[in-house]
Amino acid sequence: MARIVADLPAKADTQRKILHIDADAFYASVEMRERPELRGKPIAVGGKANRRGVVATCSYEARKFGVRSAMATSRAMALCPELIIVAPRFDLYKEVSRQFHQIFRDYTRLIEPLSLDEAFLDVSDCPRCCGSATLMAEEIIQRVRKEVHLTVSAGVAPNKFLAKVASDWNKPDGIFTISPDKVAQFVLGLPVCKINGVGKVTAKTLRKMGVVTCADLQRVPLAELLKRFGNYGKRLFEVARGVDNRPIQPSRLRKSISVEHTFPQDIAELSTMLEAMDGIVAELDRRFDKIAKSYFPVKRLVKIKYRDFSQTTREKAIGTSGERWCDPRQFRQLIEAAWPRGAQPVRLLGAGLRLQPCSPEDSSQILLM
Ligand code: DCP
Ligand code: MG
Repeated sequence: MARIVADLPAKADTQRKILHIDADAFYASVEMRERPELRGKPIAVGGKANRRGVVATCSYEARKFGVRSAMATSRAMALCPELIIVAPRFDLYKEVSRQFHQIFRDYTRLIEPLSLDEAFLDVSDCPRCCGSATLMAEEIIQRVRKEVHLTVSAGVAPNKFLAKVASDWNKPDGIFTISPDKVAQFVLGLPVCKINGVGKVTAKTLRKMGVVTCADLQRVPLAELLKRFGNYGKRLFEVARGVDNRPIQPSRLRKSISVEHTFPQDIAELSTMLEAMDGIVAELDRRFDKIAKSYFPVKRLVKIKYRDFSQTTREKAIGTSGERWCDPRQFRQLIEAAWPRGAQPVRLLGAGLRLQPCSPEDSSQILLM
């Protein structure tokens, strides 16, 4: 009798234990921790309305009024007139993030930060809590509450995709586990808009195809998904079945660096935009300088947000003629080429560099945080 020997990876996907931890209303919760008089009130962390700021995040009390991240502060104030606007303090949030990571390190070294308040942990090999990932997540929630005085939500699942969906399931201050034997059933009812990367446009395309849940998505052949969505079609095919083999990447590489500026008033004249770019590019130069030993830039890019909030970007490969990375003239040219696409006054301009690590050895050493 012939024996079939499968070439399996050390740990099959269904055997991994992945946690996704995400702090609740992060910046706002930190501010409320620091300033008790703000507790229980609708607050938003961000820029002031009269300076055309945007909301970075807001307390759950403010969310009841419809206030959301990335909303113009003026609109947030219209929705919730008693909203208290608090200026962000990034150094403080970074410090809190370090405290989270200190706790995470008691469980695993395989930690992939997504932002200051969010991380994946691969706890497959952690012997704590009798090896139960759910108990580890509960313990982490308790420790953050006791040691950092904040609440976080946790998702527990056999892969990153499901762990991220799960951490959102019982948010705030919640935990949700999708055990390997429940995956097939769970994804059937999962709306496709919960899939990371499915924004408004993709959701609309899918809806037109009659796809609302992952059960619907499972019925679409791979060939059709590839035709409509390119490479992303393959990912849709897999996640619809609860499959996601992406490993935890402890050292995430920077892919780009950028600086953006929202102006107090829209700029109508192209010449004024070009002048403003010089300041933005100078700041980019300063920031890039700090990481210049580890990365080299391969492209320059600019971003324009018009009065009506539509936006455009343009990028161009950096030549080999030895020109400066942050040559203001090069960025000016990109703006001159990009601005006519919308040809309206602009509210925001940005400049950036796409990066590559200087050497392969660097790739394993450069940490985002
Ligand atoms: N953030 C931001 N701009 C955005 C979204 C978020 O500056 N458009 C910042 C502020 C948040 C932090 O990142 O506090 C974390 O983002 P989350 O999406 O996790 O949002 P919150 O932690 O604030 O809320 P939630 O309870 O939904 O996780
Ligand atoms: Mg959060």
